[in-house]
Amino acid sequence: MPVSFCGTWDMVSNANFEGYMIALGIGLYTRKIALKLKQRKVIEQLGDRYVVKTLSTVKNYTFSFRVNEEFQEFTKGLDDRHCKSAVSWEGNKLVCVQKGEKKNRGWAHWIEDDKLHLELHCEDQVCKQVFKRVI
Ligand code: VL7
Repeated sequence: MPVSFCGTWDMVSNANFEGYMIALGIGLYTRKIALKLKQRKVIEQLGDRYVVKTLSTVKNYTFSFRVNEEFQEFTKGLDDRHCKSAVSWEGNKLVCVQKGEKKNRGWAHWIEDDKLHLELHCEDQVCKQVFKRVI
């Protein structure tokens, strides 16, 4: 049984977020602002349903899913694309495949050393984020 991801987590590192945003086609001005933001994750689990909130002072992005159940994702306020997304467990990693216009798009969450890790990938770019628990 994997460690629970539930709770509030604050960003401590954000490697190659710039490359990931470029791969998504985010413009220069938005990237400059986005790079300065300290993102917060708030993760709730209700039975087999997860709610993941990515919060910042400028933009918030919330989505929810059931493990192993495909859903329509609209990345509202981010790159504003529609994806057919699906999240599944691969060992102790929660892995999402985001099928859509962008090749090789997805992410993985896992817990390591009491930190929440997130790897975001799109095309040939990988962004690696780490969050520490705040509550
Ligand atoms: C989302 C990626 C960048 C526009 C603002 C950046 C503000 C705060 O998607 C994410 O996490 C997954 C897994 O937890 C949930 O899908 C992280 C990072 C933003 C796209 C586009 C930059 C503008 C980010 C919402």
